[in-house]
Amino acid sequence: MTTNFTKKLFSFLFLALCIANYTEAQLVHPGISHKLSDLDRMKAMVEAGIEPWATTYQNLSSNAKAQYTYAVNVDPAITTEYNSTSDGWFINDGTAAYYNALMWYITGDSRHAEKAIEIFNTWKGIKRNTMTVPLSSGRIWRIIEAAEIIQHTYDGWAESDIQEFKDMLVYPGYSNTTVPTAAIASNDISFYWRVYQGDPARHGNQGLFCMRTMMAMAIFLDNEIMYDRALRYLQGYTHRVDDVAYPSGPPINNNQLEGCEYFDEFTQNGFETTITDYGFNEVISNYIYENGQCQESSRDQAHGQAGVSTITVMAEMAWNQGDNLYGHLDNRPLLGLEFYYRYNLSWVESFPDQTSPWEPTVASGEYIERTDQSGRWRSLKINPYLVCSTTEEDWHRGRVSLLTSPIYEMNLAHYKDRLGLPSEDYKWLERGYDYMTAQIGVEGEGTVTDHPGFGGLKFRRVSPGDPISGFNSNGLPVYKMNDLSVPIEAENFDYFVLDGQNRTYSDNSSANEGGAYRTDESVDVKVASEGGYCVTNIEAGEYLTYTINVPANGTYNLGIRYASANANGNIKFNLDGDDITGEVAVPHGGSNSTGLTDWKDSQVASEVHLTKGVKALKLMFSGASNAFELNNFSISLVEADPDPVNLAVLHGVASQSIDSDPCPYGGCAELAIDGNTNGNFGGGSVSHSAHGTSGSLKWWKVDLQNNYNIETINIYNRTGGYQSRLSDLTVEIKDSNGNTIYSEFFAGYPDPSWTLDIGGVVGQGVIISKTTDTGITLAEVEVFGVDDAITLSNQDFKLENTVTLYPNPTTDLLNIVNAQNSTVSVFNILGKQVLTPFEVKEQNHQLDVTQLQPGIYFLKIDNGFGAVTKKIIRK
Ligand SMILES: [Ca+2]
Ligand SMILES: [Ca+2]
Ligand SMILES: [Ca+2]
Ligand SMILES: [Ca+2]
Repeated sequence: MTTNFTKKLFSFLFLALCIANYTEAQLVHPGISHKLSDLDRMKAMVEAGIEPWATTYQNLSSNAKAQYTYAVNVDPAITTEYNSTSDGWFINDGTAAYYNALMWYITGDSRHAEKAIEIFNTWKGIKRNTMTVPLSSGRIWRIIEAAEIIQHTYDGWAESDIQEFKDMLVYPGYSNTTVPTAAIASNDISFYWRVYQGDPARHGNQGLFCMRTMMAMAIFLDNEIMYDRALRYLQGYTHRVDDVAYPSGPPINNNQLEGCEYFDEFTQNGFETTITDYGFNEVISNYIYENGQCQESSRDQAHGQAGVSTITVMAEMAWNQGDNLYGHLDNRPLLGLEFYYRYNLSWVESFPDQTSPWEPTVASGEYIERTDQSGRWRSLKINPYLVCSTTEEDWHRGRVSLLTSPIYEMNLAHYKDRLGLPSEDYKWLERGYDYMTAQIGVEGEGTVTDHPGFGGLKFRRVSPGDPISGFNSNGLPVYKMNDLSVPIEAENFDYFVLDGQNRTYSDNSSANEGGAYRTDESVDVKVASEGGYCVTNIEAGEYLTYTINVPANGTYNLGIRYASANANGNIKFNLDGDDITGEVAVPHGGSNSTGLTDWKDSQVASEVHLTKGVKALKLMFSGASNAFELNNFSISLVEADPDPVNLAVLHGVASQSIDSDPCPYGGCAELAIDGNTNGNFGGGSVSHSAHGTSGSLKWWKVDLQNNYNIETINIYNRTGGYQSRLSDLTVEIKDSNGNTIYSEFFAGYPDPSWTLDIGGVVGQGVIISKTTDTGITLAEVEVFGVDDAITLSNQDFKLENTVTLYPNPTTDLLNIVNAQNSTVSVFNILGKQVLTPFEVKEQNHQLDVTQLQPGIYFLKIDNGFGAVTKKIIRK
């Protein structure tokens, strides 16, 4: 195994002796495309509602194959054989198992896990495979992803069923010494023996699919020899001495066939056996040439994309196992992506450095004329069509479906966010991402079997490294999100497969000066005098990164467990790039630590407000070097913010514009705050104001009886007809003093609902009005905010009556009068602060409003005793 994981057997020798009968995993689990920490990140980001995770998850969760009600294709006549009837069933069921496995982990709803198990059990009896082209068996990898996730995160899959499913994948049995040639010849095999040699006779994408199934299967089976078989072949290495050989060569070819202007074609007549482990088109350097050109680029663009993408899918699996396939031959996979997207994107868009479509040619030196490793094709020219077609429908170059394929997130997460390469290196990949985002929003599902899909959920990262809780007895990192319920050990800083310097940490000396624990990394770790490990040799300018999940919006106390030599060292907590503590001196003497064996707890900061979600925490060190050692640190919840509730239901009194009848058509105003969003007017839960005439004001209002901090307003329209009557609405919020705190006009109508993110303004009444024809009908209006009434002080009232703003509207200057000794904050209509708050000293302060875009703003004037908010209009 060419893994970068250093076996840390020494540290664990004692432990290993105690559990000698237990066989430790050879590979990381779960560890195909998603480690446990990756699944943890998905779940936490979805729960926190953070983009793009939230929207991508919405797309996944609404997919038919992600439902626990998915109907499995059960037919005993064909679930034991992989053939031209069952392959589509099996692959679709496999995708459903994969999506349900993700849904299980994210939602915790075991019905999703049980659905995946139903699928595994349906197909665990496959004993024949008549799909003789290896490619077909290369397309089943998603069910293996599902099996890996379920096996390692859910305890309801029976051991005997797991074993049967594993046995099925390698039927009639795995061997690293003997090939079951008779069984292969009679098709009495399942998948491993269909993919184990790749496909030496065809274009590279087909054998690459085989390698993908092999690598996923190897990880699920915890089979290091099988894993290395795929990993070594892709890199062009010879087979392991304890494994069967790779296909021999060279191919025997003659008889030039017709071909076309893009490629020459030859017949194939078997293979010589003169060169063992010959290396066919699956080998990365045989598939992506030194200029980035794909072996299949003279065939068509779709297949080349699939092949390059498949290489990167395996690169992600390998990375999760500690191997740097992404970096093979100086990031060759990225070079392949760049070539592909430059050629295809420049067809549909113009860029400053590529204003016309890029045409790489042999003559220009940008295209390579080369015979592929199967000997069947010789590339002559890059092909914008499908094979030798010249019809319009076979034009592939720059197709939207190709440019929106879900390849971007995973590769940008690696090359951009993990490695931090110069942006020039992934320029075309990022341009492709921008193109896709403009077309479809977040990354979608794409071709069902060939891409991982939904990358904004699965692969988007917050930090270069991955959180770990330690290492197992084989020295493999134990990936797990830092969840803040217990202290985080300083020595368990984020893991990075390559050198973590300037990625997950910065350490001034390349050796681990403490000599313990993570001995192949630069951070200085030693055995702490109180037990466990601590970080030592802490110097100014060094830092350590930990990926953490903040579980709730709320206040937290930040503390460290440390021992100090003197009082001259400082620590700072930085979260997602924001300094949240400032530099804090680590205390020494008195009741604090008095020496490097005197371990104490110290609070670094108290009641720091944090928002929930997965974040990168950096501990940064300054001051004197070697002033203290750090054992662990804690971020403890003091008090979670109260959850917003629907204030309209709890406290609201509704009214509306009426004539003589308070409930026109039976639609009393309070029906829009009865807690029922059913929009069917006949259901008796929809309000209806008087119609009035076109141009007259119609309104509906809820009075919350007190001032509250309003976060969001959801407006539900009626359904089943007349929806367009609720058009062109003005939504206003007024406080108890009658001030309009928020006002915005919305064209169009909710279909069926709108969510207005108010962002926390203090108000008592919400008014919805319009002047278009017909009355206002509302299925429901939800006003979400914290259930904590806010009394506007008398001072507010004084300020309200004394502070004057003029001219209003204004184009350049605004006079703020009688607001001396106040702090003024300026918010836009969405409640976002648009200027740095400033102090007003004089009685008449002049504000230059040319720094604001034209629009409506609110000035909050706070004199320390009370505050008032006033609206201005910048013309
Ligand atoms: Ca060091
Ligand atoms: Ca150090
Ligand atoms: Ca520790
Ligand atoms: Ca209602």
